[in-house]
Amino acid sequence: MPEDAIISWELARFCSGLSREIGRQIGLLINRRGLIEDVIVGNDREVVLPDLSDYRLGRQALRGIRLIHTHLRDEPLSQDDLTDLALLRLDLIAALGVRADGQPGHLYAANILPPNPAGKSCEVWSPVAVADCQVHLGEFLGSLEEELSRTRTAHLVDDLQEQAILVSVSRQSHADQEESLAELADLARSAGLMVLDMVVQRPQTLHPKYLLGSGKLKEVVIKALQHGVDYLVFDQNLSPAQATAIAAVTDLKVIDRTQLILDIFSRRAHSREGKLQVELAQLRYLLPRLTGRGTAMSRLAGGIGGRGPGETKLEVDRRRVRDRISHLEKQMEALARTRMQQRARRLRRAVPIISIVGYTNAGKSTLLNVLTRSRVTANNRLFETLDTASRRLRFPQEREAIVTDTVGFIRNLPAELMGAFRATLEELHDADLLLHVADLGSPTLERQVAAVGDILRELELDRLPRLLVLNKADLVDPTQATVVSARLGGLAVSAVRPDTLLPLLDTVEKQLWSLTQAGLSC
Ligand SMILES: Nc1nc2c(ncn2[C@@H]2O[C@H](COP(=O)(O)OP(=O)(O)OP(=O)(O)O)[C@@H](O)[C@H]2O)c(=O)[nH]1
Ligand SMILES: [Mg+2]
Repeated sequence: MPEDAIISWELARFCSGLSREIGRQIGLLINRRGLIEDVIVGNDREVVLPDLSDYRLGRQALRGIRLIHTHLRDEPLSQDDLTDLALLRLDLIAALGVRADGQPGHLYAANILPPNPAGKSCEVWSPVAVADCQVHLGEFLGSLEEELSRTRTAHLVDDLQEQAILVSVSRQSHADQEESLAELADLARSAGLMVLDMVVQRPQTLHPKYLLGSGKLKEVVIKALQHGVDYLVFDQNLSPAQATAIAAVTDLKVIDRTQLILDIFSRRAHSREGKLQVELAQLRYLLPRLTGRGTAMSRLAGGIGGRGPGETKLEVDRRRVRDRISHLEKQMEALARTRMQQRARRLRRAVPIISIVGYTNAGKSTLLNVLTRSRVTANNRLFETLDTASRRLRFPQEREAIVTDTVGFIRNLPAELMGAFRATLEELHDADLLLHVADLGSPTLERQVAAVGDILRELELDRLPRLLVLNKADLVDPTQATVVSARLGGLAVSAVRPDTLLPLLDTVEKQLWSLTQAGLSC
């Protein structure tokens, strides 16, 4: 028998004899050097594997350890064995059949397969007598690992770009679920993730532990591992208990919708205030999730690309997080005071204020730029703008107004963000007119308009005069633009065609000067 056999004859004989004697399965975790890392004693049907997080996978295709365990009735690998093989990325899994006389029977082995058209996750070997098992394991694993890495990198468009599988588990209508998932895909791309696949489940009842059924979860994780995916992104928000339970099943990074949005915000925050607000929101989200095991939690704590909130990336503990939250809250209070003074000064000047609000990516910054001939960053990514920018807009007859751009809204805006951005959003109360910009070209225009309406109501901004501006009219046909704007009571414009803005400017001027005159006189 070769030196690097799956298991030596002597060891096989010892394990099967002992297994028969105690009537329990015995499992061995063996590393690439052939050393036994762990011995597990199970019951007569299964062995329960210990936490393998010490054997980190990293970017490796295989974990570097194999599991050999006895089967008391000389029978093949079970479905659970094969799931463990794929989930844990074991080098190999083998069942050692034990004969009635305690001698080793057959060896049933299986290994992981690279992605293949048949969608098979593993290869089950034909059973052989232990004594006849002729395999040079070192060589075999070397070439398997090479093949696995090759097929993995073939999927990477850009080696630096991390990949994600999106998961949606919901009992909403089919259309709502698809729509929300499409938005999640945009969010994922805005966070720099490459979306490799989307998994949709519509169960009769939601699985309380993992949100989706455990079988389906394992299937998704196996697929992710097979394709070298780094992230599972859930469209639904996971409760702290669900996040911990899922993190216990897999080494993959698991994030939900809120975390994804928080991550995008943390990428886009530039100003001191913006950074403070995002870190505060991230920590508030993290705090109730800091109850589980160290490793699982540190993975949840890290943002995409390992960027977590501030310095508290690893081994975050609740006390440190709480201290940091109160420190940030104090800083925010100081900033809020400065803001109040600035607001007071601006109000004294009595220049009317127009605030642009609307769904993310509707074209708010682009509109501000064309209206005021400025250069605020506009980009086809969600949540491009986080910091408010104010610019001067000149009308004929020496009239002036200040136009402010704001952070975009999204449906189900995380409560943590609403809280953290309250100071920024507070400023909207000073507006004399809200320009609600919506994207006419979006298939979900009406829902976006409604979502913005809800958020404005929640912020008690619905008492302010508001004008609905249906932007990107150039993307739809003119009749549709007319019909939709009549139905929603909006003004169709295109920020990329300045001539379409004249009616808007006219309406704004009329509204402002009649309204502010009334406002100023009282
Ligand atoms: N075709 C067309 N594209 C537009 C128009 N207005 C804006 N865009 C594009 O839409 C994308 C989003 O524009 P932004 O101005 O960044 O949108 P925003 O509302 O400020 O987005 P956030 O700051 O992310 O909330 C950019 O790629 C713009 O070039 C328009 O009238 N027509
Ligand atoms: Mg913007």
